[in-house]
Amino acid sequence: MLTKLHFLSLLLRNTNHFGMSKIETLDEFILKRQDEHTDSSGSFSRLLRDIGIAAKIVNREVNKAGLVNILGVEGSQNSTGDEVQKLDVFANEKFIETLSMSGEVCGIASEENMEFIIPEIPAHKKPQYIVVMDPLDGSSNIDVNVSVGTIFGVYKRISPDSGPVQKEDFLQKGSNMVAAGYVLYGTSTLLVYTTGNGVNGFTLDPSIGEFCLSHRNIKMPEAGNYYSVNQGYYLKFDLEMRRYIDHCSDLNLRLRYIGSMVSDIHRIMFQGGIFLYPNTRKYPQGKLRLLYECYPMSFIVEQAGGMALSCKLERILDLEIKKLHETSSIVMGSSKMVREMKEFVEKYSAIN
Ligand code: P6P
Repeated sequence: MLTKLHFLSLLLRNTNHFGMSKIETLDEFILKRQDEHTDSSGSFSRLLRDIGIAAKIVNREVNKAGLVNILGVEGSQNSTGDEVQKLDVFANEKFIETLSMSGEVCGIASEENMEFIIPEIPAHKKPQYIVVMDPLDGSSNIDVNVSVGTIFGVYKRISPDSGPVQKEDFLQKGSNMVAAGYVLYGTSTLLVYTTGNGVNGFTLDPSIGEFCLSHRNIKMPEAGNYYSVNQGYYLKFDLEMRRYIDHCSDLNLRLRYIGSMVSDIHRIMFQGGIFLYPNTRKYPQGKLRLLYECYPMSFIVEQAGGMALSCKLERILDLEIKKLHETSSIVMGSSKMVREMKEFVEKYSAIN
């Protein structure tokens, strides 16, 4: 039991001389936990810090989007046929530029690029990490000022580092990821990430331009009052999914869905609930991209105590991946609710 003296000393250690609780910036947090990372040379820490820098640059433009005319459809289409918004292009360019300049990354895969990118690597460097990302997820919300996000995952390369990164480096199962995170550009800007030792959240303090630890060791509630699905596709879902969605409605759960995976999952991280993007006739393999949406978000959700399965009840992180922009069906969120969904699939599905 903490003695009063011990408690007071703990409190003082965490407060500055104004009696305010000490701010821990993302950089300080990363450095303090460097020994937890797979590489204590500092390379992994610098990579994570560079992601934070890119997020701050993108955040600045997301917040100004309505003012500096970088709204509106770029006109082109990305690898999966989504209309590309100018902010998509900007975010993609900034993350690629920052990660390439870091010298810590030997390859980048992005939703916005058909093929993976091999950055120019300084002669004295042999970077071991690759980054997979959706630089601006939910971008259809940009024009209507609804929150959007960045999703990223980090792997160690598996091909010999004597040569350039290979496609096999990107086609690794999600369980091989060494880090994953998201940035939510919302009412405030949050960076949430894991390196496999729990999940922590950092809120951007614009007055000092730093991400500051605001949500330590995030744990998702085992259940919640929210379910998140595009109800408009209800009739296109398989029977077992429709039965589970009916069950959520019968329980008077609240439907919350804004078409931005980061925002919809972020709510569930704190309030509990379940997010579903099942396969449909339009998307027989599911719509969400396995490499840079499903894998990273599943890693984070599992690290926070949740679960993430495909609609065939396979663990997302164990799914094999054969193509960069491959998609998957997905159900993820509070463990008790995902397990209940599993029971519905087993009961109503033709697969049993
Ligand atoms: P729909 C955004 O385009 C996205 O990739 C995810 O962020 C989001 O959850 C989903 O697609 C929304 O798709 O078909 O419901 O508009």
